[in-house]
Amino acid sequence: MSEPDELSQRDDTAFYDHPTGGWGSVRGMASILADQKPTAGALRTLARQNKPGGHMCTSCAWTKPAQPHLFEFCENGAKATIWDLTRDRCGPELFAARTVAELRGWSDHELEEAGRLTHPLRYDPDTDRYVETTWDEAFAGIGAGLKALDPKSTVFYMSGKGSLETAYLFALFARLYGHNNLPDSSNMCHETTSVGLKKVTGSSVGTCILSDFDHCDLLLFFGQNTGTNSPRFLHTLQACKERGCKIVTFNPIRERGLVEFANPQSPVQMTTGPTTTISDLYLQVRPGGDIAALAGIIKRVLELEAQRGGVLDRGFIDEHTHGFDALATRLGDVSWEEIERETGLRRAELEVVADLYARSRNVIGIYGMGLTQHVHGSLNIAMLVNLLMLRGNIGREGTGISPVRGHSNVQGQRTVGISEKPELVPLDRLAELFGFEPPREQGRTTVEVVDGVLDGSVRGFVSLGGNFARAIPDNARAEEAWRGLDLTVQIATKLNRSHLLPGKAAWLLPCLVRAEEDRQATGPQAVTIEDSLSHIHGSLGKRKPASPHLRSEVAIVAGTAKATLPPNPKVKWDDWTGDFGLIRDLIEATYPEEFGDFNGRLFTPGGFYRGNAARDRRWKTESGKAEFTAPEVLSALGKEPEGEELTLVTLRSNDQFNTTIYGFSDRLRGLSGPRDVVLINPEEMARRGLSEGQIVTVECAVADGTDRVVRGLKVVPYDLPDACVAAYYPEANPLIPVGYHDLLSKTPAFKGVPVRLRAEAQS
Ligand SMILES: Nc1nc2c(c(=O)[nH]1)N[C@H]1C(S)=C(S)[C@@H](COP(=O)(O)OP(=O)(O)OC[C@H]3O[C@@H](n4cnc5c(=O)[nH]c(N)nc54)[C@H](O)[C@@H]3O)O[C@H]1N2
Ligand SMILES: Nc1nc2c(c(=O)[nH]1)N[C@H]1C(S)=C(S)[C@@H](COP(=O)(O)OP(=O)(O)OC[C@H]3O[C@@H](n4cnc5c(=O)[nH]c(N)nc54)[C@H](O)[C@@H]3O)O[C@H]1N2
Ligand SMILES: [Mo]
Repeated sequence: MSEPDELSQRDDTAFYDHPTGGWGSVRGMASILADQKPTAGALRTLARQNKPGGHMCTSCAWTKPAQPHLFEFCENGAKATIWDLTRDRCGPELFAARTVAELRGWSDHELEEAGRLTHPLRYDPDTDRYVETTWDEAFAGIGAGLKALDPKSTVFYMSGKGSLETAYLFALFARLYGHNNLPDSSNMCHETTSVGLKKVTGSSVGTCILSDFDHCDLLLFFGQNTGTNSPRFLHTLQACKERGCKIVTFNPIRERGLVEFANPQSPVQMTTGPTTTISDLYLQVRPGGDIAALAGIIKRVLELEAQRGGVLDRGFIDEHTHGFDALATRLGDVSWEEIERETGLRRAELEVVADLYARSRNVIGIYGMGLTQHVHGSLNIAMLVNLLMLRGNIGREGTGISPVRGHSNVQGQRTVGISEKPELVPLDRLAELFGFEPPREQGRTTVEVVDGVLDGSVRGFVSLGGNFARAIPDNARAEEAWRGLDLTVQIATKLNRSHLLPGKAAWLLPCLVRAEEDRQATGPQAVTIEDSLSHIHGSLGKRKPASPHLRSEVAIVAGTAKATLPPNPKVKWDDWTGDFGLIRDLIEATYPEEFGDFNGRLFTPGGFYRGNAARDRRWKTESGKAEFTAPEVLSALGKEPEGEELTLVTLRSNDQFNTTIYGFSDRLRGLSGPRDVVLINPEEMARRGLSEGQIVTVECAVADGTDRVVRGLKVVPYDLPDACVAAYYPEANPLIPVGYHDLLSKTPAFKGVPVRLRAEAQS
C-alpha cells in the first residue's frame, strides 16, 4: 500500500511540515496565555478540565475518557478555557463610550477580545447604545415583549455549548409559550447526520463508543480536521496506529493532524520523536467528490465478491438491510471515467482502499463537515453507510459510523428537546408532566429562520449563546433585516456581531461560563453534557465568576420564562433554578430509557452511555431494516462549476472556534496573517493569470437573482485540487446563498459553492 510520502505533496505552496501537537501546540498555547493574561487560578482550572468532578471543556465534543491523561486538554481546549477566563472585561463603560454603529466597525477578534460581559444591558435606540439595566427590569421587559408577540413569529435559537439542564428548560419554555421554532447550531452542522443518518440507520447519532477504537483494523476518515477541531481524538488515533490499525483519509486539503502527530504530553515524542504517522493513505478528493469515491470503492468490493466470494457479509445484508440489489444495479451503470472525473482520484487509488476494506475485519467510518455541508450531504452519509454495511461494519464491536460533532453539547441539546422537529420530541410525555397542550406543527430550521428574518415573518429572536447572525449563510444580506425585528434577546459570555444588530427592543444578558461556580439556593450546582460518542458527563465549575452580576444560563432561562408565562403549579422555575438535580429528574422522567438514575450516575468516570438502537442492530427506520441507498447523483455539489467557475470550500483556521477568532495563525496549514485570503493551487492560478498576493473579488455563481460578493481577498497559492478555492468562515459567508443547502436536512452547503474570481484594479 502507498505510503503518504509517495503521494503527491506540493512543495511550491505554504505547507506546515511539522507534526501536529508537538512544540508548535505548546507555542500556540503560550501565545494565548500571553494575550489573555490568565490568573494562576485559571491555570489550576485547566488541570481539572475534562476530569471526573472537574468541568467539561467547552471546545469540541470529543469524548472524555474514564482514565484521563495528566492534562486531559489540548491546545485548542486550553485556548477556549483561557479565552473564557480572561481578565479583560466588557462592562457598561465600554458601551457608554461607543454607539452600537461604532462597535459594528470592530472585527470579530476585537469584539470578543474586549473581554467578558459583566452586566445585563438594554439597548437604547435613541442613543444607539447598550445601557446598564437590572435583571428584574430585563426579565420584565422581555416577558412583556414576548407576550405582545405571536409565539409562532418568534425563534429560540441555541448554540451548542449550553448544558442539558439549560437545553431542557429552554425547549420547555418554547413549547409552553407556544412554538417549536427551536433551531440550534446543529442546523448548520450535523443536521445532515440527524436526518440523513437517521433515515438509513434509524439512529440520529453515531454508533461507536470509545472502546470500538481498541478493536478496529481500518479507519476511513472523510472531511474532518482532527488536528484543529478535535485534537484530543489524536490520542485515540495514535493508539490505533500503534496497534497496527490502518487509516485512510479523504480530504481536499492535506490537513497536518491527519498526516502526522507528536504527542505534546509524551516527553519522549516531544524531545526525540519519533512522531506517529496518522494516515497510511491520504486522498485529496475534489470537494463534493465523496459520493463518487465511495461509489468506486463499493464497485470494486462488489467485483471482488463476484471474483472470489466471501467478501460481503451476506448474513447481515439478508437479515438486517433493505435495498442492496438496487444499489448493486445502480453502481453497475456507473463508469470509472465518471468516478475519476468526479473525485479527481485515480481508479487504482480507490481500488487500493477497496482491497484494504475487503481485508479488514473491523472498520469504522468517521466524518465531519466535509460530508455534511453539501447539497447532497445526506447522500454522502448514506454512501458511507452503504460501504460499511457490505461487510456488516455496523453494530459490532470495533466497527461503526462515527460523526465527529462540533460544539461540546450540541448532540445533547437535541437529545433533550431542542428541536424544530416535533416528531423527535416526546410531546405527549411533556403534556402529561406539565399539564399543557404542546404545539405540534413543524418549527423553523436555521435556514427557514434566515428566510423569516428576510421576509419579516420572524418578529422575535431569543439566542442562548452563539453568534447566529454571523454564522449563517447569506449573513451580509440578512444584516439590515435584523434591525427590523421587534425583539432580540442575546444571552452571551462575550460581545459579538449578532449583538450589534439589535431589534427595536433588545437585551444583552451576560452568563457564567462552564468553568465558573454556579451557586444557587441549595449550593453549587453541577451541569451535564453529552459528547460525540453519546456519553453523559457531569461538569462542576469552581472558578469565581467574572462579575458578581452574572447569572447562569439556567437562571436566565427560568427568569425569562417566569416573566413570560402564566403561573402553572406543575412548572416550578424557582425550585428548578435552586436545585439542578430537580431538572435532571425531569429529564429522566421525560427520557427514562436514556437517563435512568441520572443523578446517581452524574459523575461516572468516562460518562454514562445513553445507548443507541442501531448499535444493537435495531433499526428504527420506516422499513424496520437498515437502508442501502442507490445514489441518484455522483457529485455532492448542488452546481458543478462551469467555465471559469470554481468550487468554494469554507474553512476554520487553527486559531478560531467558529466565529470566535482567537488570533491569526493557521499554524497547521503553514498560514498566518490576515484572514482575508483565497487559497488556490498554482496551476489554477496560472490558468487564470492570477499572481500570488493579488487582490480579487469573489462572486457567487448561483443564479437566483441576488448578487453576492466578497471583495479584497488576497490570492495565496495552496495545495488544493483543481477547480476549487478555499476561504475562511465566517468572512466568506456572504457568498453562500441561504437556499443552497442539503436537500434533506437543510444544512447549508458551506463546503461546495460555485464562485468566480475577478481581479481587482490595483490602487
Ligand atoms: N478549534 C476548533 N475546534 C472546533 C471548532 C472550531 O471552529 N475550532 N468548531 C467546532 C464545530 S461547531 C464543529 S461542527 C467541528 C467542525 O470540525 P470539522 O468537521 O473538522 O469541520 P471543518 O473544519 O469545517 O472542515 C472539515 C474538513 O473537511 C474538508 N473538506 C471540505 N470539503 C470536503 C469534501 O467535499 N470532502 C471531504 N472529504 N472533505 C472536505 C476540509 O478540508 C476540512 O479539513 O469542530 C468543532 N471544534
Ligand atoms: N461558511 C461557514 N459557515 C459556518 C460553518 C462553516 O463550516 N462554514 N460552520 C457552521 C457550524 S458547524 C456551526 S456549529 C455554526 C456556529 O454557530 P454558533 O454556535 O451560533 O456560533 P459560535 O461562533 O460558536 O458562537 C460564539 C459566541 O457564543 C457565545 N458564547 C460562548 N460561550 C458561551 C456560553 O458558555 N454561553 C453562552 N450563552 N454563550 C456563549 C459568545 O458570545 C461567542 O461570541 O456556524 C456555522 N457556519
Ligand atoms: Mo458545528
